[in-house]
Amino acid sequence: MAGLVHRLEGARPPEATGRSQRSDSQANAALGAILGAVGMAVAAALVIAAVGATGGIRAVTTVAAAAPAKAAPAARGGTTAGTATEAKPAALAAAKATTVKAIGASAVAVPAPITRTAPATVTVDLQTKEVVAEVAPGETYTYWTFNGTVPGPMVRVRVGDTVNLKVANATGSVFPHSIDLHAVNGPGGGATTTQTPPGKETTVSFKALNPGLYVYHCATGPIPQHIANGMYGLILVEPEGGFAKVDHEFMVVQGELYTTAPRGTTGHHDYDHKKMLDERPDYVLLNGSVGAITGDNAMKAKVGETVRIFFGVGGFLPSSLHLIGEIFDKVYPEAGGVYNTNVQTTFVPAGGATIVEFKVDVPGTYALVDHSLGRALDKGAAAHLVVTGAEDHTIYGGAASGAGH
Ligand SMILES: [Cu+2]
Repeated sequence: MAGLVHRLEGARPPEATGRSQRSDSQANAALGAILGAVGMAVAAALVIAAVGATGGIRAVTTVAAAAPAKAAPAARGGTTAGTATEAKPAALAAAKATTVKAIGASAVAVPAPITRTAPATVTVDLQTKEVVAEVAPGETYTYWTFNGTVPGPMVRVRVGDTVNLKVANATGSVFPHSIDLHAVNGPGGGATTTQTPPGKETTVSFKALNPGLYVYHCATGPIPQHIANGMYGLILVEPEGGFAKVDHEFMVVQGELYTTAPRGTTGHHDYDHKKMLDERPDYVLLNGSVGAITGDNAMKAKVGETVRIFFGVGGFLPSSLHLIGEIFDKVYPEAGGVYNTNVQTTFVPAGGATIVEFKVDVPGTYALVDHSLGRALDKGAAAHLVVTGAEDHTIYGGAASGAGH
């Protein structure tokens, strides 16, 4: 079991010293979030995929909760200088009115396991929407989305299913959109038949031949811009017999934002194509915004329970996925058909995914991070798992709240 392994996690990395005041203050804020000291004000946006009696799947979006009070924008330190390697802050327009309260898809928005024992024909409805939301308090961005969240809704089918997937591009969209599902066997993965102008609908049909966890994304040119703006999600193709039962399943997807001003600059950020080409994101995010899976929206479990995380990389930076203070009992590398055991960190390529499983042995707050730690401590790539229950000092004698990094 994970808890039997003695672990030493270092303090903040050496490269964390000597940074500018701005990045230090942001690092501290991010670290505070990891330690559970800072609750990020992010409302739940529940994406529900309901499996009907006929086995059909409809993905729909409901905003389930109002946004809690947010930190004052001024606290983000928008007037401080950038680092030597970053561009000077551009003059940003004022933050725009948000059209969705929270952009981050809920980590618990995982469709229920499939109980069917035979393939079926299923229907999936997706809507592409361009929305304004906060990436961090006081900083807005025009996200391009599936169903108004980042990532889009998780789709769950069974191997052998025939999927009829509809892409409806919202009437308010400015751009055409489409979908390329990595679960598809066929040129373009669906993109050739789903190029959809605003206000129109298209449908692609495919048979899910290969079980696994796959990324889907928009594939309308310029494709990198559509993806960077948030157009990605996961589709799970369950193997015959499904997965072993666990107590909790979560969905986490990593991506980046490349913006016209450094993170922490109050105002409305726009997409920066050069930064995307240089692969220099301002934000590296788990589920779309800073703190999307912390505070009230953290993943939750009890001591002794088993957890499965469906994790994907929708963006362009591979992730070194690590859960601080835990060991993955099982990892399906690249979300393939075989698993490895007792893994500390697993590598997830761009446009790839993984499935990790573990049992939690000790209560406390755990941080799921990209272990390229500047991304987690400074740029946002951290999520929380809060474990409650009795302590067992034979397994761990340290403080329950320590994150280790
Ligand atoms: Cu698009």
